[in-house]
Amino acid sequence: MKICHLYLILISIAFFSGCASDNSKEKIEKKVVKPVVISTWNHGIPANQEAWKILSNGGNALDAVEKGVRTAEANPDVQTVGLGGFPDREGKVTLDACIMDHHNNCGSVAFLQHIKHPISVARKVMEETPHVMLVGEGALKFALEQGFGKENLLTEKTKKAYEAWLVTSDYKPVINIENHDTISMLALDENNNLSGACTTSGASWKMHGRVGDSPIIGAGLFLDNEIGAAAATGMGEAMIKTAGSAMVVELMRHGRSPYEACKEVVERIYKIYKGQPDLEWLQVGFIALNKQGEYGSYCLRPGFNYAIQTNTIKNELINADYKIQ
Ligand code: SD4
Repeated sequence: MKICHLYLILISIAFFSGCASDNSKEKIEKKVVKPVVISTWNHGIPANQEAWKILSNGGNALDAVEKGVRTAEANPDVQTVGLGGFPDREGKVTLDACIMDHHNNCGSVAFLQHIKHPISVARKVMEETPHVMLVGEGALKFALEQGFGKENLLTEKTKKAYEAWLVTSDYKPVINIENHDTISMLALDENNNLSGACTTSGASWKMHGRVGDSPIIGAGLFLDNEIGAAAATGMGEAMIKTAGSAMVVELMRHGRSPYEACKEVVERIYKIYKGQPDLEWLQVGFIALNKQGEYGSYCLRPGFNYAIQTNTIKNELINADYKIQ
């Protein structure tokens, strides 16, 4: 009997260790999946589709993220990015955007008016100027010099929403409605290079002149081509206070998975705002992608989702894990 038991135990050990090695093999295979594109919110789906056309044909991540997020900028029904974005307290649509490539080149525009595609202006800042960031009138002047057209970005729909808001003029952004929907996108291309882009009309009914995290390299977006990339959505002030996206990348450098890194920064933000009235309308979310093609996300409250596409995942929306109800 004893020998028989021993035999069974040995067989079980052999079986389960076989399973374990299969699992770890699967994990390793997951790590080398590329290209990968990940972007925030529902409008990440059409944005990923556009990016995927480039990535799946061997194109580079920088082109993919720029082309990808332009879909949201051009869509008047996306009321938090580009054309049709909610205006500020003075009824003006002011846009923020930034882009970054695998050489740490970056370009950014903030408080830009009348230009539908701030992400492409940000790319021009990166490629055509000795600077990283242009704002306001200077950014507009530069965009016009570069051949971008001047447009009215306030649609009938957003004008009506603004007029309705004016009745109370109360600044208490509605969670997941008025303080979100920036499109942030990260991509890893076939050459193993990362890029990221982030573009928004910012928080609805913000003060005129307010700039959020989205055009701030390190807050709304950051990447290190040796490690990974991260980007944010939600109340920008919180990401600026914590250098959120840069921190996610640093945490990945120190061994955290993309999910763990996003979670740790959200925890830090929660700690800062806990007990403060601002917590009432605080939503923040991060997406992250590492150099091995692993991705993850975490947010403060339920409601944030992101779109992911790889060779094995066909552009799907995933609800991010969250900290509080
Ligand atoms: C900002 N982060 O300006 C942006 C707002 C937003 O998804 O919509 N984020 O603070």
